[in-house]
Amino acid sequence: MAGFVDQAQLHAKAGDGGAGAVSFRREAHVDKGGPDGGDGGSGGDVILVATDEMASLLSFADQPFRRAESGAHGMGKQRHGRSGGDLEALVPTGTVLRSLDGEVLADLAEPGMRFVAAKGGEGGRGNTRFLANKRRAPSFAEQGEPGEENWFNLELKLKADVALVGYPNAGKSTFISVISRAQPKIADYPFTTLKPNLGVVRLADDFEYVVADIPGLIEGASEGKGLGLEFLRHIERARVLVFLLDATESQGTSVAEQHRVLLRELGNYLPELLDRPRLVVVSKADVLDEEIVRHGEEYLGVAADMAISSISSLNVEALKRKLAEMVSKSRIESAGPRSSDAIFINLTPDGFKVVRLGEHRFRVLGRAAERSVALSDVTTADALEYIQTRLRHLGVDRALARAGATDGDEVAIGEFEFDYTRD
Ligand SMILES: Nc1nc2c(ncn2[C@@H]2O[C@H](COP(=O)(O)OP(=O)(O)OP(=O)(O)O)[C@@H](O)[C@H]2O)c(=O)[nH]1
Ligand SMILES: [Mg+2]
Repeated sequence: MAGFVDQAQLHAKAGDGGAGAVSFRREAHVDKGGPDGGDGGSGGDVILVATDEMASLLSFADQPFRRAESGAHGMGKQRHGRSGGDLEALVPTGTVLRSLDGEVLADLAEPGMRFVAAKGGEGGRGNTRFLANKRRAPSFAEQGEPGEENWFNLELKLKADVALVGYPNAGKSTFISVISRAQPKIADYPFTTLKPNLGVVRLADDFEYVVADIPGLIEGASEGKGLGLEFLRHIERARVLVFLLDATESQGTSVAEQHRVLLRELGNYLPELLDRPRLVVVSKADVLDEEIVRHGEEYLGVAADMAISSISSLNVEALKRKLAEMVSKSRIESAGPRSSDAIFINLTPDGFKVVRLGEHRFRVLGRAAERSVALSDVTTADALEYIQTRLRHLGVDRALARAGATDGDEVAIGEFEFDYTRD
């Protein structure tokens, strides 16, 4: 149903990588053995997965935060830290993800589609990995990389799973107001509802479906009478139709006649609508004698599936569950092949860039450069030598020179600071 859009925000925080360990072998007859610090485990990703079980973004409006587990730290004796588990966050099929600037990052159009919303940090390498000919007893290990953290705007075009069809004043808006958070106008006169209202129904097991409350339908609607054809179009895309028949016969039309007219008008408009899964429900059953409710067909002349009252709550829960069953069945039947295409968008590009903060102050930003200085101990001579070699290798020195750095300028990378000197 065009025009109904659900919006929410998501904050995805991936797990941090565990730190690598600094440790040395202990052996009975060796003074100080070689390094044996294990690596930290990597942090888990936050992955969005599209599913047909959800129909709205309500769960994100309630709680926008989704976080994955961090990796454990490495330990001595070459023991690596355990990796943090990924978090799969379910979103309804059709969810579009945008950055806060409005750029489209992913369109999860098919069930099963996945999007990595925040990538887990890598675990730090233990000191074992820094063993080199010149460096027999590495005094440092890498720290874990922080997990990515991103805000997104989520957007979903709502599609009605269930359409409530009935005479004016039959209690359609009242029913949607008791099963969802929708708060349509309710009044004791016909044509109170002029445009369809949508409500999201959520069951205890998190199953969701969308119900549309359609303006009242009268005899001749398929030829344009009453509010006419316009809203009949909204019924076309619903999976399940509910006929709500007014037990008070407030428009002077008997329950049986309401039923006949609804069938006729839908059939005239689009014959396929009569093959759509349909439930016939008598509404306002609180005004009826219990006998009539129990043996409805005899008295009302209609083979109704159920009698409900939005006022006394009679059978409201039962109808809610019955509709969930019908919607679920229809979704399964119409489901296409499941897609598991992962869309990867690298939100934190590798490499680095140099930013000038003042006349003699620079900052180097970027994953690779920040990784090279994130060590457990940056004060020892072998750690400093390692950092220098890495930065030269990445081209950070050259980039600083190009940016105009001169001897003695302050340079910061992550939490590491040093004075620039041209070799
Ligand atoms: N006794 C009783 N009255 C009800 C019940 N449900 C709705 N009503 C009343 O019926 C009248 C019409 O209700 P609405 O929900 O506005 O009906 P509607 O089908 O949306 O009507 P339109 O939008 O005009 O097509 C209101 O006065 C409601 O209070 C019910 O279960 N029992
Ligand atoms: Mg209404």
